[in-house]
Amino acid sequence: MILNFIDGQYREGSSGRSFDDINPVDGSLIAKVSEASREDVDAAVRAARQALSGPWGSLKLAQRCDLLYAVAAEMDRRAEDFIAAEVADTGKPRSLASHLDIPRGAANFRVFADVVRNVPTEAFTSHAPDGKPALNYALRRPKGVVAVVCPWNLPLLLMTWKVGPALACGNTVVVKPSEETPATAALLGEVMNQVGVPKGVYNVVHGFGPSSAGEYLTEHADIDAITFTGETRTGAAIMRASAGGIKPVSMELGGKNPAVVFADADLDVAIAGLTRSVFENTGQVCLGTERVYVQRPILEAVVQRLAAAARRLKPGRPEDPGANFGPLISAEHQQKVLGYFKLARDEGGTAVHGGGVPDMPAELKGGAWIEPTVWTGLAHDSRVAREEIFGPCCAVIAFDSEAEALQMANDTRYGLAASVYTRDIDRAHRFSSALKVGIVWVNTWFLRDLRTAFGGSGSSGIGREGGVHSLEFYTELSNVCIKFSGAGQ
Ligand code: NAD
Ligand code: 6OD
Repeated sequence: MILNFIDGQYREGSSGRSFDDINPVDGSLIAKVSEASREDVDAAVRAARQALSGPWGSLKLAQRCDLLYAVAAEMDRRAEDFIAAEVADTGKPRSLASHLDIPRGAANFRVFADVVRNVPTEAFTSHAPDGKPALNYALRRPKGVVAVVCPWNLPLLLMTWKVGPALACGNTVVVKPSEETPATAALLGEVMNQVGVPKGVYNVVHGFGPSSAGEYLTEHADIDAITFTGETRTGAAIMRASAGGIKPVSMELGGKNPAVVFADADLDVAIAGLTRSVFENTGQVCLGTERVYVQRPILEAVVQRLAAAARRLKPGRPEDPGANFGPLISAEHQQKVLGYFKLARDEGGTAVHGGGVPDMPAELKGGAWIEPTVWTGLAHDSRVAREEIFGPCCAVIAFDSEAEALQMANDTRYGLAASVYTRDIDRAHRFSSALKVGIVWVNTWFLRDLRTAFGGSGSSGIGREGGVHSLEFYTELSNVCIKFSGAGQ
């Protein structure tokens, strides 16, 4: 049984209810998960509140940072446990979990410990009307108890992306991991206890969204801030729930991200980037590409090479060395993606590769498998080219001029990420600065420096996290103005 982690202890939910944690590779049961009741969420928030005024609250900044480094070191030491848990929950290739998800989990603690150690606050000197000097300086205080609500696609990476900076800033957290992927959040509790993070600082409550732990947590009167990653519709529901209490929210939401490939691009670089951005993690990355705009002279070459890359992806078990492509997260998500595959046919699209479910061996037939899919023939304004699918698929669409490419790339309610492939440095700058997105990658994709701003505009989110931007969200700034009685600068 995967348990809630409240006040430093693993606890069964008070209602006694549980739900299934399913392995998407074959549909088998991994474990039962204990569902948190409203009383359990209350207990987690209470523990987090008490921890703020306990030993955690009295740690010096340097001691807190040392503790977060210890968390990261213990995560590294237990990397195999985290990889096994993440791989079982998501079905993603072991190689992906061990290169991306798990090391980033540890990095999220180290980097934000460094950020809080090194980023100064502002200071100004001025003079009062009587000519005496005054010093204004800013102090950062933790916001308090932060609710962290997470999705299933990069579970540990995205959860620690919030918990790392929240704890570095001195807050305490109550985490609600996705019901699809509860394991690594629960495991992190062991790490917290092992290295001596005081009880109540890190809490985990399991359950669903509406009428369950997600809603109980985000509606809770005694939380101070909510940081959320997930679907745009869910973000809207959480904002409504939090409005009464005027809680600050950070929202990292959906996307329908474009890639734009100009005729002057290095095609090897472009195909390598697109192969990752369309298919990595079985297309379940919020930053992934689902619209590929290609300048007409190279359209056919890009279509054929991308389809060839899709053909080389081999579905199979995470630990199978011959496999490099996992399933979708669940049968329910598979049905959603297959619905878009049908819609693509209805909207006049042609699947140059894919478009269905791969033929898997008998023991994997219960898994949520899907074919990596490349479409041509879809109009830019088709639903398939406008709505977030969150699967390993893309519509390839031709353009002639830079202006046309820009118009199509920006023609969306979302504004999360874009990638641009060109060897023309002037164009790279000009085009990037005109894209209405939070993150532009040029000749690469998902290359992260955690000190940079991360987030989306439009329906892709509110706010930025990363580096100093995370400090803006996870702390309250107070200005102190001291007037001196003597003369001076
Ligand atoms: P989701 O919105 O369905 O669920 C996310 C979390 O919210 C889960 O823990 C869920 O239980 C909880 N939840 C659902 N309804 C709730 C409610 N009413 N109140 C409180 N909590 C609630 O998202 P998902 O399906 O887990 O993840 C996929 C989505 O996340 C995609 O849209 C993807 O683009 C987005 N995403 C965005 C980013 C980003 O950085 N912008 C990163 C990863 C994923
Ligand atoms: O790299 C990150 O910090 C981040 N938040 C990635 C989001 C990926 C979305 O699926």
